[in-house]
Amino acid sequence: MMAAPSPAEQIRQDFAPPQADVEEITRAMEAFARGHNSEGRRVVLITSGGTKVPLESRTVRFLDNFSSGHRGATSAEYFLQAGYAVIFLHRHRSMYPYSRRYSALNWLDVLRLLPCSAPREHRVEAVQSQLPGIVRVLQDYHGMKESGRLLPIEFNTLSDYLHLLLAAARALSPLGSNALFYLAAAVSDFYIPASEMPEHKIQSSSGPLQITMKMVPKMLSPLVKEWAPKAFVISFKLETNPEILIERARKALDTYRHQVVVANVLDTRRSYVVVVTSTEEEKLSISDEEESVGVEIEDKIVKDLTLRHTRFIEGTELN
Ligand code: 9Z3
Repeated sequence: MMAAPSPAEQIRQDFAPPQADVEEITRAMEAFARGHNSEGRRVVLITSGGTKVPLESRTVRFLDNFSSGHRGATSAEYFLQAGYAVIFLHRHRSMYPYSRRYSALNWLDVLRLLPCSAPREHRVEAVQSQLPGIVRVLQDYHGMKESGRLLPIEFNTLSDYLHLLLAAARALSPLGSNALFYLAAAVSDFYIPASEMPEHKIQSSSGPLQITMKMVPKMLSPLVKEWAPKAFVISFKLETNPEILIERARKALDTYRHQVVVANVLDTRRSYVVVVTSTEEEKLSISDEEESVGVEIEDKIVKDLTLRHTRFIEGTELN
């Protein structure tokens, strides 16, 4: 009997080849990680947003999911605030640190034309009252850019995501326990292998559609065992039924043997999570009062996890 392919082999066999610039991106991640590490800074890889799974190779249709990238983008800001360098592996057009606060705005409603002294010329001005907190956000955003501590990397499809996660893991591996993985992206569990995907648009004239999808290889397993075995690894567990949440999070910890699972339920994910480790269950929540003054759950999540990361580096956090 043939041995099952490793996840890395399965990615090579079943998915579209990596995007053309994957080598260049890998080098950028390696240089970023090495540079910050040599200055004594910890580096976190944040994955963020949903994934698209194509149904045809000349893709007209795809399967998608709900994730907006809010968790990842917001957490990136708090990790930057905590002094980390951040590789932000996010889905194209999902929420982005800092600008996320204004992602629902129509910019044309925020800008106003002002006449100039020269005839038929205009200046453009932003209506500040429509941009709550903009001064602070601009200060933080430009401060972060000058510090060079954010490396944004985009993916489009599930295939891009898998190739880039593998590359990122290899770039961070030399950092040992100073590397943190914060896997908040909602990654599809199912896909159609490249060899089984129709090339052209599926015809509706052929009647109702039946498709069989394969299980996406679980990347956590090789990440923890082979790609970055000394790193501090945090995955997220999402459920819609709160009754099975903790049991599922524990199952993931038992299976992959990483450090932390942050468990959340779809409807309450902005105000309640449980940080699950092999020995603890720490409930984090946002009260109505905190919410009314703009406290975000990601602030609490990142504070909790950076503390655990410190203890892990010092060898006092149980694995
Ligand atoms: C999460 O659970 C994230 O917290 C959310 C954030 C995706 C719910 P938004 O992007 O939502 O702010 O709108 N991420 C991981 C979800 C996931 O697919 N986890 C897998 C699972 O539950 C394990 S890797 O099986």
